[in-house]
Amino acid sequence: MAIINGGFEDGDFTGWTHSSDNWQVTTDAARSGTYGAQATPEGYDTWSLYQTIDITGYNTSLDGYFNIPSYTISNNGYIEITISLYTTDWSLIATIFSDVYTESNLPEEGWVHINYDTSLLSGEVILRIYIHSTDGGAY
Ligand SMILES: [Ca+2]
Repeated sequence: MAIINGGFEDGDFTGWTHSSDNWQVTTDAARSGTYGAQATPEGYDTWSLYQTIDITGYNTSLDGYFNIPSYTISNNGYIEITISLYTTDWSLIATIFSDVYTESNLPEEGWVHINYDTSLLSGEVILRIYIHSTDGGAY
């Protein structure tokens, strides 16, 4: 199957497993469609969002966007965003994206485009989005 509710257009986290209550599906976080997933951590927080997908024959790439509003990082805080693929028993297959943002290196263009070629992969994999923050938010 392809990703379920990949753009969060169900208006909730249907299809996804997520930790922490400081994350919501909101209209404010939408890049396309009506909804997007938004993180509003309070202080030191981590969050992971994941779902198991069978990428055989369906996706030739994984594609997505995230954004970090400039007001969300303060007091020398940082936000780490890591997007990874795992086997179904949580062995790391690949790190699609990983970076740490502070007040001084926020994405200049706003939305950051993530695209990862999965044409050489097959079978079930876990797509995980992990965010660690001292004090900030992202969507
Ligand atoms: Ca959306």
